[in-house]
Amino acid sequence: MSFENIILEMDNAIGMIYFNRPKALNALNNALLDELDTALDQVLANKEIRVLIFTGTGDKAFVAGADISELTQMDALAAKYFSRKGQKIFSKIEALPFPAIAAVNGFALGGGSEVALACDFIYASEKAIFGLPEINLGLIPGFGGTQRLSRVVGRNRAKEMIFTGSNITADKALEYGMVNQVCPHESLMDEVQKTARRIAAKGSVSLRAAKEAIQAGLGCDLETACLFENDAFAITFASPDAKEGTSAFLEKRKPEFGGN
Ligand code: CO8
Repeated sequence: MSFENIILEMDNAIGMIYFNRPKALNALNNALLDELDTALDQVLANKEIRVLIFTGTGDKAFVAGADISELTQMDALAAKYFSRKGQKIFSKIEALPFPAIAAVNGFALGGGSEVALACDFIYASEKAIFGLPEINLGLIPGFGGTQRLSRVVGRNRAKEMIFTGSNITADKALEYGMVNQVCPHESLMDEVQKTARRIAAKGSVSLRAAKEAIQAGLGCDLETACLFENDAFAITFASPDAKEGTSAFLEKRKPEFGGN
């Protein structure tokens, strides 16, 4: 399937999804969400992929939110369906069996911050702007933002951002722990690619197990969470990659992980 609202590239172990409606600052409409869902299925079907990167086309925006023109055409039921569709697709990103990185190259507002928060971590251009400004439209975040933002930056900071609808800079997002690294605008993609390549050189079984253990454990008490880790650890221990990694250490050579 060819896409009109996104671009999907898969090169060796690294997948790239570009939000591609630059004239509307890459705003998320129904068509884009449908394409994103299909693209995620295509990435999942490619067993070579170890890391997926999201970014926006154009020089201004990652994603400036849900498409406000399209929202105004919806009745309450259609809007509820649209919100649920976005929630499910963003949960699919969170549940990918390999890491997803958001390379935030500009405005990440509303649904833009929400999709970035569904990724495993965020690198931002120094020009990036984050925010959940839905309150200024008489709305609230509807793609998981009330839940993921508070889990990432803490209850009080999330409430302040969502109640005031004020945006924050990349540096403030770094201070809040929402962003892992702020990069000069021109070197954002190089920095993200560098990190992606480091991750892609690891074993796919251990990447998946680490992600699943962290994600599953976040919703539980520590003892239950440690049981998830224990199961995930046992799976990695029995994998060929564990044999290769430990043998390579003892033989003083670089490991070559086969994966899958
Ligand atoms: N939707 C549709 N079009 C948009 C959007 C958007 N979210 N953002 C920008 N655009 C369009 C503008 O209308 C404009 O189009 P045109 O050239 O045809 O007039 C073009 O993009 C360029 O935008 P601006 O001229 O406004 O550019 P500026 O540099 O002056 O401003 C801003 C950039 C600050 C990003 C500004 O465009 C803005 O405030 N955008 C809206 C941000 C926003 O409120 N986002 C939240 C949307 S709601 C949301 O995300 C809810 C998610 C959950 C939904 C649940 C389902 C019901």
